[in-house]
Amino acid sequence: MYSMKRASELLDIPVVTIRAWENRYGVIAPRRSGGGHRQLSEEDLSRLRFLKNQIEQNGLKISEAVRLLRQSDSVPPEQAAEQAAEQTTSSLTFDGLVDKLYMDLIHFNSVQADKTIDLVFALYDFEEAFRRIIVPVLYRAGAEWEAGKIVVAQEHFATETILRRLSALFRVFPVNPSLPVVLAFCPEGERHHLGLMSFSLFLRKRGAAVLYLGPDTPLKDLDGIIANHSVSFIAASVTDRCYVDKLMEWIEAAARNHPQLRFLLGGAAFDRAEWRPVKANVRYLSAEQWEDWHNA
Ligand code: B12
Repeated sequence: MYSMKRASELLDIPVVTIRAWENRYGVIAPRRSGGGHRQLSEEDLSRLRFLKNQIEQNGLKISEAVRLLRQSDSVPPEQAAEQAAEQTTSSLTFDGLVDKLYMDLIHFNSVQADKTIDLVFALYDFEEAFRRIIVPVLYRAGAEWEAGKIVVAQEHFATETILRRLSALFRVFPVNPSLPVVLAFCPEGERHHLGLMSFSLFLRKRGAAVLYLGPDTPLKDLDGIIANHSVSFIAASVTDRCYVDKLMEWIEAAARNHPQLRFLLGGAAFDRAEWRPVKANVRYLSAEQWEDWHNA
């Protein structure tokens, strides 16, 4: 058992802070000594250490760290990592890998998450890995965040860890200079870029040079890039339909300035046929049509 003062020294957390976390959030339940002094257990120390790490290393607010602690009370992070490490080859199914990677990520276990991603890409062709494992993990992170089951820092960590690994793939595939240069972006405001990333990696794997600008791209900056880099295709992705009108205005102006440009649009904003503005130089491709379009 540890006195308050000793726990404070060991953890480098002021006594007043430990008291505040105890009183406000009830995160520890120290026993009282005969003299009425608090006696903290190993378990109390480990819970306080967990909160401190989440705040200092992962930038969480105390309320978020407490939520994460409560959530991990059912499955402690150490146990989750152990369980994941103990998985046998029979559980390396798509669903098993989705669960494993998701747990690694929401517990900020970046070393384990990187190992799981290595395993995913070693076991499966990257398009299959992307569609059956990576997207479902990010999908789950987005959905659980929206449902309030994980905090924004967990969602960001999951998304950023995966996107960092996917971006690295851009450099792996060699560029075929005879293929057209593609400029890929989501217009200003639009942050959903997994679909765009998926299509861009599809093109990169087949040798196309893709200038990937990603989410939330200001449209006014694009003219110079198109001219300086001999861009012939624009690939744009929109999820929220509120961004479509501005994009179509920009497409009209860009087509006037660069008559050679062709436009490929995708994303949930164009899922239904009646949501797709009709223009001669604009095409909408479903994932089933990508290969046919590329081979044409
Ligand atoms: C993950 C996710 C997020 C992540 C995004 C991570 C990232 N870096 O991309 C984060 C957490 C950041 C996020 C944020 C928000 N989100 Co969100 N999010 C999702 C979620 C769960 C999954 C979306 C996804 O990635 N799908 C997987 C991809 C691969 O699918 P896809 O984009 O359709 O792409 C496919 C095709 O369309 C095509 N494609 C896509 N682009 C292109 C481009 C080209 C050229 C081609 C050829 C093909 C192509 O290829 C893909 C494969 O088939 C959905 C829920 C859902 N049911 O979809 C909500 C959802 C999209 N989000 C939504 C909302 C409202 C938001 C927020 C506004 C929430 C908030 N309150 O702040 C914010 C901010 C969004 C913004 N400003 O853009 C709403 C959108 C509603 C709408 N108006 O349309 C959804 C539908 C949730 C809901 N049920 O309300 N989100």
